[in-house]
Amino acid sequence: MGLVPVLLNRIDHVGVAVFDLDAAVSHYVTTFGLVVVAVETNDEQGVREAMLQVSGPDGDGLSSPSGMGSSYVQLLSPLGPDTPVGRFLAQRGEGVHHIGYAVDDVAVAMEGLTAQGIRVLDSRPRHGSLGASIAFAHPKDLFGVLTELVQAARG
Ligand code: V0V
Ligand code: CO
Repeated sequence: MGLVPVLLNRIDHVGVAVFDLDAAVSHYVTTFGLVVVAVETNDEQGVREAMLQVSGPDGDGLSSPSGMGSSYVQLLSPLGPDTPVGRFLAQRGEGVHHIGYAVDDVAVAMEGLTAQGIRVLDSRPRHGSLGASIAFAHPKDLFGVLTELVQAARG
């Protein structure tokens, strides 16, 4: 039996690592006129992050299943130096940190990547922004790009 490709519906968000979250949010809002949909602290991921809506059919900032949701810029600042984003900033400075792709079912997508030999960094789905379920795949297995699977909250 052949391996079934993992289906990506769209780009949900691009994660950008920044030193000063509030300053970065202000700068993006002023520069691009983006709307801040949420600012959340995620202790498990070691980040404070803001979701700024770039596009979407519903305009209410809420993602919906089956590829119809919005896209976002996710600005991320670390809760401490010994966190993924803290280490990234120390090694590389500010910049694109990851790409988050919308999937219908994060657990199915995790299995699909694992079956193809791509290291999935999470043993089970984690809590992400806007109520999503998320999991990460290793950047070394995907041409240097940290890749996030995002299953939007039902809604
Ligand atoms: C590290 N490396 C990266 C990278 N972070 N390469 C590309 N993109 C990144 N973001 C490279 C690094 O330069 C090293 O390469 C190598 O990987 C090992 O790095 P390390 O210093 O050992 O860094 P660690 O210990 O942080 O491990 C890296 C991984 C880690 C990717 C395994 O950061 C991780 O588990 N990330 C997943 C969780 C996460 O990132 N959470 C924050 C976003 P060389 O120098 O050896 O070649 S939270 C989020 O997005 C949320 C909540 C949401 O969307 O809802
Ligand atoms: Co993310």
